[in-house]
Amino acid sequence: MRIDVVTIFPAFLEPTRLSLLGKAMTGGLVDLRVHDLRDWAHDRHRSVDDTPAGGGAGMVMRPEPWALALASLVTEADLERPETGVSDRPLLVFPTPAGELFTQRQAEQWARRPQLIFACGRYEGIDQRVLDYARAELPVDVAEVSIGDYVLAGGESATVVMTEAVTRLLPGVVGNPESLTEESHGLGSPGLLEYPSYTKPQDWRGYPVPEVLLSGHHAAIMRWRRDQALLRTARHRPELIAALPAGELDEHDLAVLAEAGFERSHDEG
Ligand code: JBE
Repeated sequence: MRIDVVTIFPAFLEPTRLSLLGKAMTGGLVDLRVHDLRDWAHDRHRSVDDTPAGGGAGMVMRPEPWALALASLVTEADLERPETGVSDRPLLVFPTPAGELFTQRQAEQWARRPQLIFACGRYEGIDQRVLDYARAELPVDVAEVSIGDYVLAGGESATVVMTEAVTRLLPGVVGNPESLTEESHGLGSPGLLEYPSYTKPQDWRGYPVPEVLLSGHHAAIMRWRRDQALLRTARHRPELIAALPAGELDEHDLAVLAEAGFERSHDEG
């Protein structure tokens, strides 16, 4: 997979050269290229921003350097793959707090693309006409995406997050493919948060590993882990419990939740 990042702070992307992603890159699975937007700012001061139309605080990134950068980074664009209907076009991503929420679902879809291009805005964002132009004139799909409901100083750290989420899903990047199939959507059982993990020693400073995990009783261990996942989810993310599809919770699940004070009268999904 080819990943291009355009930013006025190329050094911000250095963390992507580490660990898993770094291995994927040296192994040739990921071709990550970071570009300085100012390389496409051709005025005398190589300026990338200007005051907002209509007034207001802050600065807005000028459209022309962005258009030049993005057009030059779009590689050969294939159209739809007929067998799957999955788009084979590059995906142009604008990280912005005003975007749709990035999820594991997106990460899985994006991992099938030949190229991702991240356009990292700073200041109060990028002139909206850059997106209009890209949608109308570049052979790419365009996404405005947020990694969460908080305001960052720019799209760079969000790009690091999304890049990591996508590249670890590429075939050959994670050594043990089971660690991917088991996690479903980054969560434990489908729709639930992950259960807690333990390792040796069995007794650490007086804190024991839960006995059931040492029992060798596979079914009991699976049951305990599901109980823990249910309780964690109810405590930390009650909206995920409410969103579980009908039939996902059996009598035992409901009893576990009820005993902990989380009532869900009937499993109606
Ligand atoms: O999540 N994001 O992609 C952002 C980008 C820029 C600023 N804040 C964000 N949350």
